[in-house]
Amino acid sequence: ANFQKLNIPKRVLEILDKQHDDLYIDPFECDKLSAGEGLVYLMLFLFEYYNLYEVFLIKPKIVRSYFEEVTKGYIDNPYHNRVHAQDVAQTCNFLLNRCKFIEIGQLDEQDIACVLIAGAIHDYGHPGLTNAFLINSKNDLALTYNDQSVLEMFHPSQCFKIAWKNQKANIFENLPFQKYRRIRESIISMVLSTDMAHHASELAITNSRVTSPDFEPYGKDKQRLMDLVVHSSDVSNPTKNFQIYKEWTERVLTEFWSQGDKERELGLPISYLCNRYTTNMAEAQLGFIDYVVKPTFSCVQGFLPAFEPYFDNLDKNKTQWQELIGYYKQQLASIQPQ
Ligand code: 8BR
Ligand code: ZN
Ligand code: ZN
Repeated sequence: ANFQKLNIPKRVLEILDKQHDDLYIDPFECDKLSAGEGLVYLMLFLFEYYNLYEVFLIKPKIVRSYFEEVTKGYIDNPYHNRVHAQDVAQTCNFLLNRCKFIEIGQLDEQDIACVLIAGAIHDYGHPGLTNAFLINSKNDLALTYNDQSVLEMFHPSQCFKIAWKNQKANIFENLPFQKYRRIRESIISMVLSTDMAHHASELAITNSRVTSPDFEPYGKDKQRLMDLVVHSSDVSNPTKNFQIYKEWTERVLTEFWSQGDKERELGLPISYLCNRYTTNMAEAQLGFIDYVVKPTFSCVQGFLPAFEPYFDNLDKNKTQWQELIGYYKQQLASIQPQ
């Protein structure tokens, strides 16, 4: 691989060289050093690292233009922004490489490309409002997608459109038709799997597949595991260092609380976690870890045993939040609405 030709800023390239598959790479730092192009540099680096140009029969220039377009489409929300996209793509790469999903699932270059692209595009154009809000407020997106996985339908739809609408950014242009169809189906499946409405039912099925005697991570179960790799990366904040995890948490709740303010104003039901006057951030995270993140990563660990040393971070981070419950209780007591 020749990373020099990619024109990645020196300090960013140093980080990617050392930490591209490290769970603890700092996405905020990468974004700062990249003048907002962190997602572009990450994807260029990984296309070179895995030689994914050969799958698509394209030049790095096209990859750069495509992910520049993708980056531009991410809105500057507190949480659902380009840095979150980069974080999820990086975490996918941690599971692919460091946790050996590539070996265990016998992933070829096409599969690797699909997982990384799905991670990069999975929240494209996110308006900083949840599906529930879009549905309740009769938003145009909810009307378009009939209230079904509204955002998760919207994100890949837009990302395929930006390819076909910009010839110089069309990473799919040279793919043979059948290969294009398989790639498209796989990416869409992974992005749809990030809808939390599917979390419990899909996880139950995946758990039963992982423990079944005819489990085939490299065969009939591969796409299902790829789906879980993207979904688990999406909820992976609590597996990281507390400092970075806490930053993400403050951001996701800032976004939820401004949604709650809108709901109050419009007379809509205030969504779960969206009431700034009643939501204790620390308690909410304890619930999120116990009911969502632990079950998700237990399943991941079931087919990627290399994840095991990182699983302890969940309990370490729970201890940190437990120590902060009182602090957030006081905060809530001091900001009652008039
Ligand atoms: P999305 O990225 O598609 O929104 O999915 C993640 C969901 O998990 C959030 O919408 C939110 O409901 C929940 N969540 C909570 Br609670 N805390 C979170 C955190 N610290 N990081 C990410 N998601 C979180
Ligand atoms: Zn999402
Ligand atoms: Zn996301």
